Amino acid sequence: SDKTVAILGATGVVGTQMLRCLEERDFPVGKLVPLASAHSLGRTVTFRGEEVPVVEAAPEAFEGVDIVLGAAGDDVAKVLLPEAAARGAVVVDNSHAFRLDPEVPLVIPEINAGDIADHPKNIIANPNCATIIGLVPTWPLHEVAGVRRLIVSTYQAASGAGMPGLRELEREMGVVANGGEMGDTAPFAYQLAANLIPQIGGFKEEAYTSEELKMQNEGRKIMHLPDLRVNCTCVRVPVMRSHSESITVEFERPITPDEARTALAAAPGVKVVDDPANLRYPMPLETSDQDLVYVGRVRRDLSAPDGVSSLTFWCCGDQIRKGAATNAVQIAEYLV
Ligand code: 11C
Repeated sequence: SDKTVAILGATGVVGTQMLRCLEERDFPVGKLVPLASAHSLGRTVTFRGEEVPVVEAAPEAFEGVDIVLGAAGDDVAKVLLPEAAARGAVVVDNSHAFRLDPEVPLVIPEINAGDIADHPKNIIANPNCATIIGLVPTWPLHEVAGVRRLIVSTYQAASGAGMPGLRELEREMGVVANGGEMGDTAPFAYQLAANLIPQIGGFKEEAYTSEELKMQNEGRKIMHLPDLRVNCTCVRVPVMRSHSESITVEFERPITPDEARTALAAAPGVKVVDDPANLRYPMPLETSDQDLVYVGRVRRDLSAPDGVSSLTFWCCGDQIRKGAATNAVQIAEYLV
């Protein structure tokens, strides 16, 4: 039967994409409740051709709601989503707030959909975008050969910093092309256009950033591999909305590049684009605004010590869709 669905942060870049995903996937929405902070009051969101007024995000707004899709920041999520859960809603939250709580499943449906059923706090967490895009293609290789260690470098799009990130990169590209004052570069610490910024999130233990540690900590939980070794470097790049990643995987057992491509071609959520002779490989421009993670450049790791099985690949996926909104709506589909 049709559900009352609330989106917390309905006017942001992820919330807006959630609306499109609910429409595209024909999710059984009886009533939509778009929630946003007070400064968005008076605005509407478009859903199935109708303008729906934005409601202020407050605990009472969750009365009668069946499913909440959380697309707000950690601070808002921590305060408001337990209020929704206490009122009987099941929450699928895209923030970092609950991801590592042992009573909250953290789910990429292609990998651990089985974890969704047990959600004692009525909250299910959506992983970080870079985690989702890197692990969707890593998982089918794990099933063949057993993953022991990941060495990851990410190339993360401006959209990871939300609508302000997209607007800022557009503005900066205009300044780079046409001249003028660069001025304040918020939400980025430095100019991003014609540049790379090797910091996403704050610095934590051992001089790794919070974003880099998410790949390790979320990866271990999602893959049920508590000892998984992960070394990650996260870089913001002047790309609009697809994240890209270079990943070297060390395996328990032998696996050839051809075996890897065969497993990837059969895996849900993955598209293999790996034809170097014809200069075909994934790129963030062509993976934007669609739901698959594209994988290519699959090759042997020439640096692997003797007897160590290791491959390297490259993948790209839309950060706003599979990295956030689509993954959350996929989880919600398991709830109905
Ligand atoms: C980025 N991945 O690209 C971040 C944004 O934990 O959900 C999302 C942060 C998170 O900036």
